[in-house]
Amino acid sequence: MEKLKAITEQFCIEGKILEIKPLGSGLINDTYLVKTDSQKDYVLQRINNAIFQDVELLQRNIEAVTDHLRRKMAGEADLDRKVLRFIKVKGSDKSWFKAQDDTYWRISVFIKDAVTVDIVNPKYAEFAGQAFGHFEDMLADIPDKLGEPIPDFHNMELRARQLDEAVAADKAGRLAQPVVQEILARLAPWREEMCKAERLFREGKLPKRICHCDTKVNNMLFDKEGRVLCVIDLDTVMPSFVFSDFGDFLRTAAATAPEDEPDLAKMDFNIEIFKAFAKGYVANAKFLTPIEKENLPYAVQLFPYMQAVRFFADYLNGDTYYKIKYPEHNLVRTLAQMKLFDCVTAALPEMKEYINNL
Ligand code: GN1
Ligand code: MG
Repeated sequence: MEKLKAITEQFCIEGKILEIKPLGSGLINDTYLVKTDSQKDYVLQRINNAIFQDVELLQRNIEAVTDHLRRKMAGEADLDRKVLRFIKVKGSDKSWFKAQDDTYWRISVFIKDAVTVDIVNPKYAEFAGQAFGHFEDMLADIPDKLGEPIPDFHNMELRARQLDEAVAADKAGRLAQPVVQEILARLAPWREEMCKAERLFREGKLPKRICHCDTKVNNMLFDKEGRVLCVIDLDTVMPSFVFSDFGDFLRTAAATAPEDEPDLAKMDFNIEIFKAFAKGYVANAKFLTPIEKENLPYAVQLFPYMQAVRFFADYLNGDTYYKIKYPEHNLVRTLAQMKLFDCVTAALPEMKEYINNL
């Protein structure tokens, strides 16, 4: 607490610090709520710089994005609840601070009277679809050239190769487990199909656009009416395929259980959420090309698949990337994502028909 307080005091915050406590459930950064005696409370985050190695680039991206969104929404009421605002370090124009122990920190204004959810109903899903279509649309003309805070973040070919490397190295000695072999056998037949986006890109048929790239449902704040108030967790905003935002939202919002559900019988795909989200998204994402639109159902398959591959590679590597709560956590996550993948695959014909008719 004393350390967190000392770090917080490096930033230009208003008021006296009353309390600092853990916030949220992200798997990468450590997040805290800083309560003060002023009108404003704050979110303090330790940036995981093992993963985000270029903190300068990361924060430059985020500031470019939030500045641009603020310009786009100029004149709207309550702007500071709709776009994140990062606080500068005292006597500097940097929005990040490197502490003596080589940890990296940043602070943004806490948005009050907002909630995150893990499961949405169809009405909220349609609002979320509108919000993401709109988010990408607003970022379409950002003048700054954004970097890739994690190069090739959603490149499925790379993720598949990383799994190959994890298998070859077998760092944690987990390869011989029968369940590990079973998972490998289930993933293999889908690999080529799941790498379709990179092929379309190479053939010049698929553009990259500025996407959020971490649209899991708990990365957005909803107001009391269920409208999306603000899109948070902007670390991974970068050029990517539109499949990223569409697919990752549905991976979390249309799943009937959490991404680490151990009871696979509880994991299913709620197609009503898909329909509502797709409707809101397609209506707002005016920029979609026919190839992008036609492949939206593929995106819904791709993200549980990619996430399974990523969790599984981390399991084989000995859990060095995602925070875990128990030793088999990444294995449980992998199996839950694969069950979701199977449910999504079964729903493909219905999804395709629905998209065609939008
Ligand atoms: C990570 O930071 P967080 O927990 O919102 C990850 C996402 C994964 C997600 C799985 C930088 O997101 O890509 O989809 O966990 N972020 C990074 O829950 O790897
Ligand atoms: Mg998050």
